[in-house]
Amino acid sequence: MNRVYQIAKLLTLIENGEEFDVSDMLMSKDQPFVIGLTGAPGTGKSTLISKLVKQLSKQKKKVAVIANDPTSKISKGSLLGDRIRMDELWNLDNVYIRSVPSRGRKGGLNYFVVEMIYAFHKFGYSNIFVETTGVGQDEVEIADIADLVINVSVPYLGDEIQSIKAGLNEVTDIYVINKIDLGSFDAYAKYLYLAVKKNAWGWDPKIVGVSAIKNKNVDLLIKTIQDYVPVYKKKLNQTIIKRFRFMITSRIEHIIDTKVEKTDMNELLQHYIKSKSLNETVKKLITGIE
Ligand SMILES: Nc1nc2c(ncn2[C@@H]2O[C@H](COP(=O)(O)OP(=O)(O)OP(=O)(O)O)[C@@H](O)[C@H]2O)c(=O)[nH]1
Ligand SMILES: [Mg+2]
Repeated sequence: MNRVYQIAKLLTLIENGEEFDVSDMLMSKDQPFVIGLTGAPGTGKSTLISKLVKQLSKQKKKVAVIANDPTSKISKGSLLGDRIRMDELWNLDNVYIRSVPSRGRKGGLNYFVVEMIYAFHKFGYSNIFVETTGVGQDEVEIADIADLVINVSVPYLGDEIQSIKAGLNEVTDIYVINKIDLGSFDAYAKYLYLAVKKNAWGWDPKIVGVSAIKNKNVDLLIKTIQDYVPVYKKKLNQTIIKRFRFMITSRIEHIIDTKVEKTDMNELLQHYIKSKSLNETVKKLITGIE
């Protein structure tokens, strides 16, 4: 079986909730470098990833992309969008792109994204981009699994506030202002600059203006990402704990969500009416015990 087929199969098993043992990799000094991209829908995350990956693959690096697709109605078109935006990557043999459903999970990430990251790492793809669905306000979760968080926004599209709200600025390492081909971004950069929070690891978050579509300043962004490498190495222990916590909590969520999906709610309601206790009802749901 060739390796591309093997990894595809492994990712499918993981996506279906099968166990994939990452314990050895989690404890190893050799860790994947995970770059998380978040930002409102349409800011150009996929287009930007495509340009970054193209450049990195020229340096003979094996690069993977995990694009989390929303299942929400708001941005239904994303699955196709992500694929089209990254179409120039499909024929590069050191690049692997995988779209995974986020199933409406709060943080816009699939339950098993950490296991997927390590699956890629196992196959030698150690630079991994994770694109979140870019909806909702819980995108800070990306910081629990990524070594580096890139927050992509566009001036004058009304998402300026989004890029600095909901604690996202607490976890952003690089602010990318995209679509600078559409006009000046100076005023917006100044505005962002005021919002930037100093990082506890001796890194001041950077602001980089780019035009993904015109490939402008993409190399500057790559240089900024590379400057960040010593910083992420300092906090590896903490990152591993965070990834472990993500695996645990999202597996619990998966178990509960699956139970809820399979439960006859009318029957459960009758149980609640009888027991008059939500705690008891939840216990019944989880254990099946009356
Ligand atoms: N003018 C201009 N348009 C861009 C640029 N980058 C992306 N776009 C366009 O913006 C639109 C959205 O780009 P995507 O890359 O799909 O954005 P996204 O953030 O991945 O969107 P979602 O996955 O839906 O959240 C597309 O029409 C792109 O062609 C840019 O630098 N300049
Ligand atoms: Mg996208």
